[in-house]
Amino acid sequence: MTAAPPRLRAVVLAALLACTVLPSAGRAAAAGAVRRTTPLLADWRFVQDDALADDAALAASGTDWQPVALPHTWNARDAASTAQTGPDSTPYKRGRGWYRLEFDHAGVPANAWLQFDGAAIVADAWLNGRYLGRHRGAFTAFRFDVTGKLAAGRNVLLVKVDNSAPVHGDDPTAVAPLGGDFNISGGLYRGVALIETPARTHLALGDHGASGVVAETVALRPGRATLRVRATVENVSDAGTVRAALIDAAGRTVASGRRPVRVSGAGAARAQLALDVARPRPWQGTDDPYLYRLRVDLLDRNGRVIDRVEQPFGIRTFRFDARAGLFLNGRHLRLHGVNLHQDWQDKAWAIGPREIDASLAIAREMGANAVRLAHYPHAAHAYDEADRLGLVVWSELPFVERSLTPADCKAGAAIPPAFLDNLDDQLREMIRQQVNHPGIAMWSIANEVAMGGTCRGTDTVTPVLHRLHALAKREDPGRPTTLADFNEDYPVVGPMFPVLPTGGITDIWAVNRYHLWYYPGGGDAFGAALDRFHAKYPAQPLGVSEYGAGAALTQQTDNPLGGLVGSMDMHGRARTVHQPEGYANHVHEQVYAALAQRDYLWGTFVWSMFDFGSGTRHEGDIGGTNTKGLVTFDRATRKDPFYFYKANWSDAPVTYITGRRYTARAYRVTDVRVYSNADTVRLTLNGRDIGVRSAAACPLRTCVFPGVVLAEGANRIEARGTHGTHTVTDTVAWTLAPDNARNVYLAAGQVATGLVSKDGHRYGSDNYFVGGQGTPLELDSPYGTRFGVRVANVTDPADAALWAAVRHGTFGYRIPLDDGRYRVTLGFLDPDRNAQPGTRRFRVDANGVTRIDDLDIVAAAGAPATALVRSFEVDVADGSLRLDFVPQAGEAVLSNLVVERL
Ligand code: GCB
Repeated sequence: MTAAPPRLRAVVLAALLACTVLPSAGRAAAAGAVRRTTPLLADWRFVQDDALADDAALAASGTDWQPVALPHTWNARDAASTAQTGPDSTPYKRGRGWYRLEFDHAGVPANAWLQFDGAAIVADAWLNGRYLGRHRGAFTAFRFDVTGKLAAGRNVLLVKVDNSAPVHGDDPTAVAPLGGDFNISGGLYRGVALIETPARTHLALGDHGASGVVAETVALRPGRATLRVRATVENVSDAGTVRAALIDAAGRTVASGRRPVRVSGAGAARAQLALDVARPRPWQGTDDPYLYRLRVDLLDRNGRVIDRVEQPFGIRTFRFDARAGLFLNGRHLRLHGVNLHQDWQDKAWAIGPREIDASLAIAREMGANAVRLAHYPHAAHAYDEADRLGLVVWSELPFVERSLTPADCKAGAAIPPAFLDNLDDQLREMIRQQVNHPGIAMWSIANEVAMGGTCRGTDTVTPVLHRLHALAKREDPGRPTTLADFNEDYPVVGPMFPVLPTGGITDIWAVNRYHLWYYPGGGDAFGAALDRFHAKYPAQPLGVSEYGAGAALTQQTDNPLGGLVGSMDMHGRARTVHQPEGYANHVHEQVYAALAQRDYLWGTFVWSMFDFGSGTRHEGDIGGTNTKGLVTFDRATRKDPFYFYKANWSDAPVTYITGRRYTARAYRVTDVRVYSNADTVRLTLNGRDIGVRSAAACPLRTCVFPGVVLAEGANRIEARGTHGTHTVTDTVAWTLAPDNARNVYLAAGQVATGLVSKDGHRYGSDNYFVGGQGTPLELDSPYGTRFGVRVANVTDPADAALWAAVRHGTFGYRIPLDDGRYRVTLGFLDPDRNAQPGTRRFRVDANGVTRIDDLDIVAAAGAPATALVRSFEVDVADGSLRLDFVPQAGEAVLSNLVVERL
């Protein structure tokens, strides 16, 4: 897209500031400027009205409509608020909005275009009552030629925008994407501008919203680079010249050239020229994101400049190698990437450069050198800013999840041709609008389309992927295509998501895999899968486009392995709403360890940099939100795993104690984890030395201090990282109540800590266990319950929560305690609704001595799901209580455990 030169921008800004009453395109005009771009952002009138007919809207004065400024969406609150309460909440408003702007223009321009930077999803526009046209697609810019329609004096611009959810492929809004785990904000959520040039002949404005200039590095050798610049000129009625100049950061022209444009009637003509650059300074990612400016002028036969496009330009080459990864200008570069959606809490999609800059700055702070701008084209400014920061960009077509609507699939319909055309259009627009960005390394043609990839047994996706790949190669032969796969080779995902291989179609490939979250197995399973893909497609460079875990700031854990975590499993079944922050740490540590070892990967992208709006979700501690962000939706809080990556990726000194939000501790003895890239990390507790770790003892910058014994009352834990001559300290303040300093209260099978019983005891999550499995029995998820067992004879809700999960199997506990005498109280219930006396029997040993033998819970309690309590006293002599639950028939099972000092 065309950026106004800085001088012009200043003039336009000054004009805008001057015109608070009525925007005046005429007043924004700078005398002698070649191309004038006047933002039309203020003084719009808006109404949300699904029933308003076009004629009535055209006749309306809009005076009773709401005054708004762009960017604007009608979903700023309902689709982007964490107060959404999930499936039961009112879904965010999808429908039609009308925008009306009156503005003055001085004189009748020779050439005028209206540019829309983005309108979601379908937009129709009228100027002074004359229909300009329709654009289908929420994410790309588009323009209408208003030459001859723009009046001298008062003008009225009317825009209808529709973000209805399509039911059928021939609905007006049946444009990509047809699915996706994100909200589609409606409205004019980016800018609108009027572009004018002094002659009817101009650098192309009518080519899919593109700038009319395509520039690329065709050769980069030491000391020399060759660029190819192609300009498209529209309405060529006379001889002219295209002149291109490459200008360095100091303002010096370092290469230039010119080419005549041939007369071609009213159509478009092209001029191509080469620029040779001596001693080029390449764009070297975040190491040196050096940008030139490329200025392309259009001159008339008298040598007068009649149009100008000026853009930042980076000289660079990318090369992907299936075995060795990515090379930028011949230098190996492993992409440390993050995924980003374009929304922001309480603003949804109506964001501007300030929000974009803030988001990308946080990614850079963490040390990311790449961003996947998911799952659609973002605002032009995002690509500009990424170039400026040196971020490598994965740019993506919004072909997400499905190729036809579920209703059409049910009816047995084939993909509507209009939908395929729309995919083509959006791909062309994306590539032509973004083509000159040095940061963009790949065009992604799809995300997880295998999810809705078969309709009534027919593969509706693979042919479309081939088609889009071919189109992308025609549009931009030099850039690789990619896609984000979801389930190749994962039969475990079952009938809900039939397996559709997507490897081997695009130039490079990447996979979304959520091990330890939706997918079975941890880092090892993920690593093994990657190795299989690498072997199966040896010529296709492989990356990881998504992995991650949800994290709720108010949910904490004593042991991430204590029980189930997550939202839904791969069979669509609810698991739990618990998403302790410490579990996310565990996922990132485990999974990243597997990724970091694999040198053939060209890059990996965390899902995701920020929490984002997804109206169908309710998980963790908030509604309407996908909680997998490393930073919260409002960008205010960096979650623990943010610092794991910062310690691994950034050059800035990092020493960070995890679990800082878990302040009221349940257990006296705990491991302390510190993310640090220091040479050494020293830990102290209330000023007392706990120990020192050298960097070598901290794999993946994770230093663990096991078994730290907290004091009763206040605990000030300090980690001091020595980074060369520099010291970084981090402190956390944890408290341990006297009750918890003396006793152990443990909720078996629970992963989230902090349940408080009716009589005020604070229970920790399952911890100190060996073996067995933690499983929730009754889920407080609005999606429903999995086991549906409710404890029969405990009525107080606080106490009932202590019976909502079990540890089961063959298992034990190794509980660190001071020597002395204790009472052990064990809570049992049989979670099997159909259990009969005799089906489950087990014994409990304490320090090797059997204390409960042949326990038959159903027989003793009288029914399944009925609480049964047993206790005994025990002496601890060697700093540890050993409890073993040994099956005699079926599995042993435990609901809660209390150890009280006598
Ligand atoms: C995915 C999707 C992404 C979702 C994410 C999740 O694989 O590509 O759009 O948001 O998983 O969090 O489930």
